[in-house]
Amino acid sequence: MLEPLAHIGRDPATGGYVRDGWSDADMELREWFAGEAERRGLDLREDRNGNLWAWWGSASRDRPGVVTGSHLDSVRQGGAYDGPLGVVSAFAALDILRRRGTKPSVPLGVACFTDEEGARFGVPCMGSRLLTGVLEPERALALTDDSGDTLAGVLTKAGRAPYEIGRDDETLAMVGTFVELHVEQGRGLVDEGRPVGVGRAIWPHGRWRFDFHGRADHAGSTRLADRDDPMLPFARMVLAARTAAEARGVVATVGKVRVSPGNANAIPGLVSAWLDARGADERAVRDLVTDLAQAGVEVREESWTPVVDFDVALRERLARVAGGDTPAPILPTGAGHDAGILATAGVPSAMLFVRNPTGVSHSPAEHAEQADCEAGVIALADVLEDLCR
Ligand code: HGY
Ligand code: MN
Ligand code: MN
Repeated sequence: MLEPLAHIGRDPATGGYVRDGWSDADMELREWFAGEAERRGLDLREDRNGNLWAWWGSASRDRPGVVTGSHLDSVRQGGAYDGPLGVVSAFAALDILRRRGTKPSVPLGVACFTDEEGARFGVPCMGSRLLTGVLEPERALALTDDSGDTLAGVLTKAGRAPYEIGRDDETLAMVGTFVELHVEQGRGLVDEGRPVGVGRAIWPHGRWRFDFHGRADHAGSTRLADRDDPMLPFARMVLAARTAAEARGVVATVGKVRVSPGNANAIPGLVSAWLDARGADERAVRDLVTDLAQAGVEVREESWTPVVDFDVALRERLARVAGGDTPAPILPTGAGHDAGILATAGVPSAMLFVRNPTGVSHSPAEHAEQADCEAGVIALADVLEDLCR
């Protein structure tokens, strides 16, 4: 079932995936989702924020359902499993329930959240943040991508209604319980020797934009003493971030830098850099950002996700049902997910992780063995059957 997606947004030179939210690749993936829903006779809906829902049985505020799903967009040059494995497994698990002759006592939904990675507009979990009201529509519509297009403009071009986006209690009320299956981004299951695990918690994490202003000038004719080169404070910030992360027991990453205007023979006028910082201790993460503030450097918080502790009873229940004769391991993660956003909004949510042999993710090298993917589908089917009882 992953095969039909394999070519969509794939860079033949690297094998990596480029599936920005609302890009052509994303539109193709949304078509695929609609086809899978139609093939199964599911009631397909797109909510005002572009999230897709395929229902078996009609959910409502009075009759909320059990929902499972994930996202189809990717980071740039991402892997094949982060997101799609959860959506494909959701359809496959539903097929298994039907083959078993299961008659869910509540509606069962398959969900696909819009723009989980935030690769294009910078805010992760855009679809679920808008749905739950933790991202203001005005701010979202004004977000721009690297070519300066606003979300409002992109939505209009995609035939959507930008001015309808925002909190959607009607849709949220239909979600009684949410379970997201996801390839593990780490080696916890490798160390445990298990194919499937359950999410314990998601670290608090955030993204900050640093703007280092300098004075553009000629690379050859400007004396060193006369330079105001923004590349130097930028370089200092990157090194300081690593030192502070080690000292504070958190992780910090600068994975995206934009040098303007970017001439090889000129001192740049501006260097913009994005810091991603995460860790078990929220205070330590925020203190690291404070450590990095330098005079004259503009720092803007672009997104913040508080710690998520998944519902204890639910995660224990999933560990028992998914684990077979011995409960599945319950693992924390440093990766953000839509399940975390829904949990924060008060929806009982849980995650199933599928073993990733190397733990590598957000890279074309991301991988999961077929047998482990199948174990994940069976576990998800068992969990859904248990929750729909
Ligand atoms: O960045 C994350 O943690 C997730 O993969 N969006
Ligand atoms: Mn990801
Ligand atoms: Mn993901």
